[in-house]
Amino acid sequence: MDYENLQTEFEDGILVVKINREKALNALNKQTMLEIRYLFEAHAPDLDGLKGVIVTGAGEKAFVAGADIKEFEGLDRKAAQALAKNGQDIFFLIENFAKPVVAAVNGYALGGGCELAMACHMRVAGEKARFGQPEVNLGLIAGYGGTQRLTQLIGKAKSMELHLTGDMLNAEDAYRLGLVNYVVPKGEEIAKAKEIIEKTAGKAPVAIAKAIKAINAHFNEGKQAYKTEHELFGALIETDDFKEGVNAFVEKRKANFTGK
Ligand code: DAK
Repeated sequence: MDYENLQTEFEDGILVVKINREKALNALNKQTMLEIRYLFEAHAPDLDGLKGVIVTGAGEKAFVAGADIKEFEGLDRKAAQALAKNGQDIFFLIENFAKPVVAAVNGYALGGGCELAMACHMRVAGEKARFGQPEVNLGLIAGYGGTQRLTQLIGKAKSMELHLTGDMLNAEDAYRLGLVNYVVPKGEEIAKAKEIIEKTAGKAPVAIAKAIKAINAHFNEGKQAYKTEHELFGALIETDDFKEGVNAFVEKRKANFTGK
């Protein structure tokens, strides 16, 4: 596949994948999601000598600022549920990938971007990185596993707070809460992620794959909750508040929600 929105570089056994839509702060549109699916399903597993994968964002400002809000309009409940389930499935591919996947979070990781980072096995944050699930600002909830993975990583109280207020966490707070493994100076995210992957590369590959599988198995009971998430997400797509939330974003104004 020729990538439109991903830039890849395979060197010394490490595949670096850059989400490359800088003008939209690397927002995940349909094409980008398709390409991420292909990368984890077909491209990366075929690479000889692969030690691990690093996911990062193009430019100075953002890792990924969410799903592409400008593509949300005109969806009905069924289509939205299907799209959210599709996104969840793509992020399961990352979570269950047999080699270490590390997110190098170089800026905003919001909504779908925070969900992408959380689907990776580990996260390195640049000191300017920001994390959040601001879907409530759009009359939505997270649809790509964020209600589950944020709760798994930082616990129910803080996960509730972030999902209900839409507030962002800075890198230090994300580290303190266990959302990220390391905070590094801006520009050093990829180098640190490479260092982690190199450490794992000296270990037994089958044991690495089984460790990933065993750790993920702990959360399998929660799988039903992912279904709940995409069903609720689909229901919200048909509300007036969702339409108002998206219009307000596009028109760069504050949303006026009515609860309908
Ligand atoms: N989608 C599309 N465009 C985006 C975007 C996004 N998520 N985030 C930013 N952009 C665009 C902006 O519209 C702007 O474009 P132009 O106006 O230049 O054309 C450009 O990127 C630069 O953004 P700003 O001008 O806003 O830059 P600032 O530095 O002022 O602000 C910011 C940076 C990250 C604080 C701000 O851009 C922001 O608040 N962005 C939105 C964050 C957000 O709410 N993310 C989405 C969370 S909701 C779905 C499944 C899942 C989801 C949705 C649907 N389906 C199955 C249908 C998940 C939803 C989410 O991820």
